[in-house]
Amino acid sequence: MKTKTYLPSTSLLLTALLICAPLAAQDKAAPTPEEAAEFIEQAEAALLRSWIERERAGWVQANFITEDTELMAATAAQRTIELSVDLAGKATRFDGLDLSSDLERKLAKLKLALVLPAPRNAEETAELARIAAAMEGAYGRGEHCAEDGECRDIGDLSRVLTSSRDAAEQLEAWRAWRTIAPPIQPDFERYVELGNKGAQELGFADLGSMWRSKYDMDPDDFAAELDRLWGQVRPLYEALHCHVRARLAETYGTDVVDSKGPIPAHLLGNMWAQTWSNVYDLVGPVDSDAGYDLTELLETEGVDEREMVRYGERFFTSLGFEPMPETFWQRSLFVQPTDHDAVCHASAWDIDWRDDLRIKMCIEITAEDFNTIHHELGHNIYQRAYKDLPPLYTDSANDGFHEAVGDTIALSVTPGYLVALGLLDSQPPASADLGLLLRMALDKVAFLPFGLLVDQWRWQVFSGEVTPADYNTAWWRLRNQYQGIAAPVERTAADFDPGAKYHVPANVPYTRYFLAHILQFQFHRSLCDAAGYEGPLNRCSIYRSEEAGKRLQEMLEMGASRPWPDALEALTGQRQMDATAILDYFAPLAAWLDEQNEGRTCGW
Ligand code: X8Z
Ligand code: ZN
Repeated sequence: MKTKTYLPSTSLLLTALLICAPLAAQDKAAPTPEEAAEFIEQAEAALLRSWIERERAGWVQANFITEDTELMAATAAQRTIELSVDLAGKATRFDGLDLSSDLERKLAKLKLALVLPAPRNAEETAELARIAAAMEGAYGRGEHCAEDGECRDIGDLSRVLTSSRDAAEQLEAWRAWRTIAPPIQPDFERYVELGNKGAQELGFADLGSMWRSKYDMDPDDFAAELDRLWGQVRPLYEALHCHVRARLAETYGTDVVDSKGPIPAHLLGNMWAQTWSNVYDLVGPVDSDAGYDLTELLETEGVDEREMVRYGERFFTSLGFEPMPETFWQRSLFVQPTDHDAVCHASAWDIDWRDDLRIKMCIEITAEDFNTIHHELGHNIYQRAYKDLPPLYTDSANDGFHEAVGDTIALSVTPGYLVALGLLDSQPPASADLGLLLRMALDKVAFLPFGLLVDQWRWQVFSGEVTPADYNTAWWRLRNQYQGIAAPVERTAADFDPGAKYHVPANVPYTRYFLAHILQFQFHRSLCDAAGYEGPLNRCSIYRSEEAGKRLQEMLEMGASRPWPDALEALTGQRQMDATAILDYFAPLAAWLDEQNEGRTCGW
């Protein structure tokens, strides 16, 4: 086994001494660049140990939710928070010193290492860690029990939204899931207070501002960058919205779907109306059907959960990546446990920063989960590519990159690829492209405003612009503004609808997914180029292209060692995130949507 070059040889005791030495004692002498280098080396070693402990405890909690595992995970998280906050404070000692750009970068990363900083106070840190674990646990255990005693979890209720075409039945499932959230709100309020206090002690205006500071640019410029990207794609979203609303109004009647207003949130085939491909059958072009349904192909083939993951793995090996380690197959969770609670929301893990990669996912045999498997494996492949970098660089270029890699691969799940696998007999003709593009747009374009608004809401909450009494009103205001979606029944301040979306109680920033939806098309366009492909982007699959694999690997192994524009340039030759790739991809669909929408009133 290769040894990590960055692991310092200093003993554990020395590490503890350096890190625990009171600030005053260290402050006596003016700091030197050598001390800064040594500090970082020691800090990285301590952080790595603490991250590994946190991941192990977090894994057990997420796989087996009980009071005990929740507390054990909270304790491990608390240790990481305390260590990071302490180190971030000590790092300020080197502010203003003339350091190498590498040391500067690591010190900056150290100050931003936490997603959830806590105040410098043991009780409050413990409280925050406990609350964070409890909120995720509450979401993971979430279920709605009817009067007859029948209980349904997120999987059961989502299946109703996916497959039912009865608006009343869908509404009932939509409401049922949202009953899990109000009990989480008191914890969430306290989390906002403590997280903000922690961020402020680290010098940020609030936790939202800290989250926005992680993009190698001024946080306000980053917010403006999001607006710019949204401006690029918004006309396409509005055209899609217009067409989908018109067809849903035909299906459900204008008393259910107002043909000039926002679309009711329960009719789009997804619990959060964030992706819409499950209603493709209702909105697809009559004369240009996509020609096949991947869910049906997988069912017909009798593929099981493990084989679904094998398909994903084989895509990556076809690009030249190593297969997943044996332990991945032994330790991952692929099937929802029936005898205990687990967090079913899909995730990818790298437990030991070496080879202990895993995914945790309650897989269903559907096209949606086929994509999600590629998404998760993308995380694992990234983690493995950067594992030999110094710990503070063991991350993606920015968090949108991490979310984009697996999705980029899933864009290569084309008809041609399915034929190569033997899942599909023959490729649908070019005339099926509008259907294929529309189905893809129902996932990728429909997602964009949702990807933006979750953190627009949280940023307003963290800044205090939105107070607890207005949490829910502000949520629906943004849902209306960005997505043109409305609650199907009256919601009040007693509801906590943002809490019914995993990433809110689980404290996972969400802007990353908006970025990923822009970046994955940029990556796809460049990798198709590298593979020597010519033709419409939606028919390009980089399957078996070692050239594309090499280009991807070059970016992945940079980890977070360079500002993200450098990583983007390595793969695409561009230094800006750019929505022209997603617009190129969907250009034929945009023209078709404009024809369809002629004579319709669009907007809401
Ligand atoms: O949370 C996820 C992944 C894990 S990072 C399954 N996604 C977002 C979501 O489900 O809301 C992927 C797309 C958006
Ligand atoms: Zn992800």
